[in-house]
Amino acid sequence: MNLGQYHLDLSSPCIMAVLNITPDSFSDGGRFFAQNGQLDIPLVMTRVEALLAGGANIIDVGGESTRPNATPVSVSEELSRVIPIVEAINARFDVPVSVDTSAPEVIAAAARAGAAMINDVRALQCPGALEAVAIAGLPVCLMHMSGEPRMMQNNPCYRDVVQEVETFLLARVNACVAAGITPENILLDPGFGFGKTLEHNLTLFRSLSELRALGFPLLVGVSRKSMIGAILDKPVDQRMVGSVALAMLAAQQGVGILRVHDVAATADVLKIMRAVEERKDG
Ligand code: 7PJ
Repeated sequence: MNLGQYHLDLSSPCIMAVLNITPDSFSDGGRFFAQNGQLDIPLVMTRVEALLAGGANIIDVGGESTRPNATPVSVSEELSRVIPIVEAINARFDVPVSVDTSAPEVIAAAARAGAAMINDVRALQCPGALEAVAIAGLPVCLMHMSGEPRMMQNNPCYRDVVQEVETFLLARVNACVAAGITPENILLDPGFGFGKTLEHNLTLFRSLSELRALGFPLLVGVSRKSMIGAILDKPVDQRMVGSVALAMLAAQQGVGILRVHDVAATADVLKIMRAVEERKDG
């Protein structure tokens, strides 16, 4: 898949590193903000350097927290968090930058700032978002979410979760194509934890190969999420092993991009998997 000037071979999973530029994200909120509320760009660049050293193939920059009960941010606030970071990464490092956003203004500004991909948890449903991505000509990840972050975990309910997620994602693919986005630029994501119970998440996880059969590369984000907490009964700072285990199981089902916090640990697991696969006949 082409991401701007970069080419990524998704036949073996790539690592997308999470870079939250938010004061309130559940796992790393606030770490890049000085006491006066100013964004500390050099500190962010130090983090990016560490993510690249760990083996990140894409950096996913997000300025809106989408955790359950998160408060919405204004477009101007999101722009002021995200755009300087996209510019700074592009100036210093040779890595594709993805921008995690739903706002058409942020999509357009990110494209101008050199972003290589758009990652939208609302699957381009905000007015103007489809058109913004079509004009930018960038790849886009369409994620399934039931409801909005503030309410999504209040009694999520499906008749057939896999069927409903597939139907939703295919409808969004059709909307993208109608807006002029090329199918080669589309990735799909079932949206683990976004309006889903543990059972819904596990059912979807077991169906990743089926989703893959829709013909689009898959992106999966399970890193440190509450489904791991629920299985292991562990707080967010003790979910790395669980996250890496799920990353490996996702990789075995043909996922193209793994969106993770623990980059180096995930890279180790992928290296082990590739070594076993390459040598199994030899
Ligand atoms: C996801 C995401 C995900 C995609 C977040 C978190 C919450 N984008 N953004 N997929 N999750 N595509 O990192 O736990 O699962 S924010």
